[in-house]
Amino acid sequence: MAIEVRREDRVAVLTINRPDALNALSSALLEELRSELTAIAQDDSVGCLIITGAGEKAFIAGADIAEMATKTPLEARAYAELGQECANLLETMRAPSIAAVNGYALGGGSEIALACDIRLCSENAVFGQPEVDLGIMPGWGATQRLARTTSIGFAKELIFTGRRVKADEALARGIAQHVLPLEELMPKALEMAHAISAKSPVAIAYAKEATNRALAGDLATNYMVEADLFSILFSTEDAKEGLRAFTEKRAPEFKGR
Ligand code: DAK
Repeated sequence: MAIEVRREDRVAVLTINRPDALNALSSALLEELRSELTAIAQDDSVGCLIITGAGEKAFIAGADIAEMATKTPLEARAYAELGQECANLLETMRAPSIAAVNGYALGGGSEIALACDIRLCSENAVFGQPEVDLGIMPGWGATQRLARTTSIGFAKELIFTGRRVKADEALARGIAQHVLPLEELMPKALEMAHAISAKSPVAIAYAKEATNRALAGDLATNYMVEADLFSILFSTEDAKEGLRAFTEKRAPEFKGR
């Protein structure tokens, strides 16, 4: 198996394990990723997911270039859909996802990181969309997610030039939320993931659903959805428990219902 999933209480840590090819995503690897993400999305005991790459050099160096070179247009379409499905699963699953970007996040690797809710990166991280250097274009969502995460002009610059961006610039542009020395990356990701997992999963899921709308749809509808989700939370035991625990000056015990 080229993908490893381990659990630490309510945190799942998924590692892309193909370091010899800098964790480049072959079709077989992507299919495995889709199946693991589907299982995680259906598992209510997962409160937060961390995705990272094996080794100290790469998160994911992109789609597998050697394999892509052999694809017919129909196979390329299926490959694009598979990658998009993985990205959509990350974006829509109830549990938040954190990309722990431990090196190169190029092409499809950058796109998988962008589909995660939060990106932490190591000082040696490099982001970029170098597809145009190969005569192709991004196919797993960067044309939308990079523009929405940064700005449309910056996204076009990276997509049109293939320029690679180091950790500090990624931080300044809002691609990464924190930059850390490599050895501190996973401890920080785990600390954040455990903190998120300790909250009410219903509140987190609804907060994610509402926040995902921030860059899509119209503002009036999005405020209405926010109000609806907010009010639905008042039917949960977790909201009653959280509000009561505050007034009773004790830590809440959330049950996910
Ligand atoms: N695919 C396959 N193998 C890769 C790879 C990749 N993306 N990246 C690296 N490798 C392999 C190298 O071939 C090498 O293998 P061996 O020669 O040892 O067998 C090994 O990993 C180590 O790489 P290097 O020797 O090159 O290591 P360096 O430190 O010198 O350089 C690098 C690291 C990351 C700068 C360099 O490897 C590099 O530039 N890699 C390519 C990065 C890249 O261009 N990534 C974007 C790929 S395009 C779509 C679907 C998907 C996509 C687009 C459209 N549709 C169907 C519409 C997505 C596209 C992409 O992701």
